[in-house]
Amino acid sequence: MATDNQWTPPHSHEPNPTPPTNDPGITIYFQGFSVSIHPQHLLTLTQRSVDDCYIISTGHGASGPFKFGGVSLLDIVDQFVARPWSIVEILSADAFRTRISRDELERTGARPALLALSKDGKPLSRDEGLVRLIVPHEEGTALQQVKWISEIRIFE
Ligand SMILES: Nc1nc2c(c(=O)[nH]1)N[C@H]1C(S)=C(S)[C@@H](COP(=O)(O)O)O[C@H]1N2
Ligand SMILES: [Mo]
Repeated sequence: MATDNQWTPPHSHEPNPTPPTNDPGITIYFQGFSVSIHPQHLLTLTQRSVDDCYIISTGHGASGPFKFGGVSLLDIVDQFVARPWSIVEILSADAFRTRISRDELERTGARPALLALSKDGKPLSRDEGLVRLIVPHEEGTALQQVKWISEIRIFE
């Protein structure tokens, strides 16, 4: 499936191996509103899982398959924003970033993009990226598999 990842940084840097901060909190922004959430809160929401996920690094080969568990990104945004929206941006504390359209998320069906909290049934550690964006249909470069999410920005 094609991804709307033109906004994502080009694949020119080495992936950052260490978390930039210890704080796994995420702030969600839409227009003038914001709310901060914690992984503990995400665990109280409906959990989804997607197996056969690979992290494909052009420089270092692929890792996987992994089974990631967590909350659907589409569910989270729809819960926060009652109005129509079209784009969601995911930014990390180390200034990595990607963006995905609502249309693309709606097409993912049984393999939804996740705010991942677990890998192979074990809680994701901060070093592993907690909370990590997993986009199962992005199988080319891992550029959308954003570790250490710090902000989610939603646009109409
Ligand atoms: N926050 C953040 N996420 C990131 C990166 C990064 O540098 N920072 N690198 C990306 C790239 S280029 C790759 S290949 C994978 C590496 O994932 P891994 O550390 O689980 O192997 O993470 C992706 N997500
Ligand atoms: Mo990469």
